[in-house]
Amino acid sequence: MWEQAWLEYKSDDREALKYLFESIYLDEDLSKSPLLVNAVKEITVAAGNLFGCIPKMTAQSEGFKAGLYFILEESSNQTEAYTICEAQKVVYLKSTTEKGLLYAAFRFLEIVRTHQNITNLNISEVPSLKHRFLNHWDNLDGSIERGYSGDSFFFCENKIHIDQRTEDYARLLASIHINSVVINNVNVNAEGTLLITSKHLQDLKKLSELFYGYGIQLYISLNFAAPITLGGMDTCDPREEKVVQWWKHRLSIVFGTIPLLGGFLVKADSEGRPGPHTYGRSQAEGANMLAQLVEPYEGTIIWRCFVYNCQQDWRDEVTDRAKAGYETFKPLDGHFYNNVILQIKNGPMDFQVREPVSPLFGGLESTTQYLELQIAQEYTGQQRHICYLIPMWKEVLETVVRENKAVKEIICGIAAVSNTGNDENWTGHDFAAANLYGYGKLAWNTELSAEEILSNWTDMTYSSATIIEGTVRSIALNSWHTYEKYTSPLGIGWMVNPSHHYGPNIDGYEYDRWGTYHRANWEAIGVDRTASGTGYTLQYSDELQSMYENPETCPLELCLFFHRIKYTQILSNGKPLLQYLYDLHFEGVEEVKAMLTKWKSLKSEITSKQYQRTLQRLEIQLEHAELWRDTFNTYFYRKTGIMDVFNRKIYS
Ligand code: GCV
Repeated sequence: MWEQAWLEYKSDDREALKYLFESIYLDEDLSKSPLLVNAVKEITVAAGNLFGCIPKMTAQSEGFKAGLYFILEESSNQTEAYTICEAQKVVYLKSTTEKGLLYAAFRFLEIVRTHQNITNLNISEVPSLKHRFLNHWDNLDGSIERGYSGDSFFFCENKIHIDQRTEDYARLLASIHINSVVINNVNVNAEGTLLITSKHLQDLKKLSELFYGYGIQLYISLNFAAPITLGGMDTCDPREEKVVQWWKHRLSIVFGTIPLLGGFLVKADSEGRPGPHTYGRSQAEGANMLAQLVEPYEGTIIWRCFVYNCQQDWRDEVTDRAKAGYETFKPLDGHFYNNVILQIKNGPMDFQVREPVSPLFGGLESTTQYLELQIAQEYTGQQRHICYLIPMWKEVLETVVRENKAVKEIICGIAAVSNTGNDENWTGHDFAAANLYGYGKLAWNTELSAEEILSNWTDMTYSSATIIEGTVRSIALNSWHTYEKYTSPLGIGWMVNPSHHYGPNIDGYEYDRWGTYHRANWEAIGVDRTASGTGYTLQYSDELQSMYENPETCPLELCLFFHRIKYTQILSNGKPLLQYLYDLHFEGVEEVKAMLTKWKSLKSEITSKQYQRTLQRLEIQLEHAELWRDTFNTYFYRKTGIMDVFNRKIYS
């Protein structure tokens, strides 16, 4: 069995609100829409669990009485926007689309469950971003790349699985207004390639219809080499006519069977994946070939910008992986067809605990872009550590990259690698659900604060009791900084074990082919990415460039990303570099100890199951934070011979 994450409707003793759940007013025509059927179903389940009542369905023509009233407004401007207002015991849920009404229903339930005032309520919601995606890295055999919460609930033994859990997943997404999902891994293996064949199309059609009822559009990751793998050809060159014809035929079958399909996500020429570069073609030639073929079906090609040389010789100090995305895609700005969207990871490397914003966001001026985030905690504690990521994502969205424009104003959509699996609680760590919930909320409204999101999640997951809210806030809100402190702070990144990416290994990625070097020696650490170094800073706008270029103005938390610094050098905070690194590691561990103590204070306030589950993970977090601290500090103490001025224990 599985739980319902933040959609667990616990009984509510506010009798005064019950009347709202006793009647639902819905036009007869509207009541047939799958989206409204689901909206009513949700309210009915909530009514039963919260207030022990069953709503009576009434057609609108019967007149106004207390209850919930769905209104589909007429307008040529069909959007997902909605309003919710209350007057004289009637709550009106209004939108110009059925999807907007579904969202309004979920939002209304959230308002009730987070104890907001209903009387004279009047809210209007408009999405900040039109496209809000979840990307799953699920494989057809049921495994999940970078999955930390069990196996896939979409796939098992090379088959698509659709059951009540699929529907509960769709409910969770609708409740946070996520409107698009890519269900399979961007690393499309042999079985994944078969998704576009008759073996899976009927199941995909079924899934697309289930998703449609929750306002979600289905997307699939595509193997660029499918003409070879499936078509038996000797090439997948996008300029070869036989390749184009093969795709044309295949895509006509795919869209013919699944008319609700939104399109495809493609990882090409990246980490061993095939792509147009093999044939001397550009990324634009590859993307446009597919885009023109999906255009008649109103399909979209989402093309990832995660292209870099993963065969670097570590002795090569000129090549800088951070520069690769911009170098590949900036010259192609304006060359992509209208239905191609470039999907860009938040930083230039790969979802590290701290990176600057990718220079592509300011750099691309004539290309449609999505921001790609990672909810799965690959480098941020793998759902064993609490690491509330909303503050990080807010920083990314707020970064001004060009002519007073922030990332959030440049992108037209957002995608994030999901952290879900078939674990009972969906996300492994209960607190990881706050990242999934928060991602959806932020994608819908980029102005929401990390505090507000956390508080609503806490309310729905645990309770609104002040002690719980306050404690969860003090544990989670700063947890990203805490994690950063005891792992690899100041923008160094990467000090993890190769392949599974967990646990401290200071040189784990140092003498390897991945372009991920801290280059620590006895005297200094960091990569000089300034104009006189690798030149990476030159990819930014003048403002960002001059800020990063100068060690005095470069944000301290990124100083080792942009600069090579001697351990004895005094930083802008007045501390010598290595002493500051020691301090951060000691501080980080103390903060985890405090998190654990705070959690223990909630023992009698929440269910024993919830209490124990997080307790066990926090105990692991503390143990591993200590290991990180000691591994890091020992390594640098040995390398430099520099003592900690406070004489704390550093193993030698
Ligand atoms: C899906 C990183 C991860 C890979 C992932 C890749 C990507 O390298 O470690 O597992 O592959 O990013 O985003 O494509």
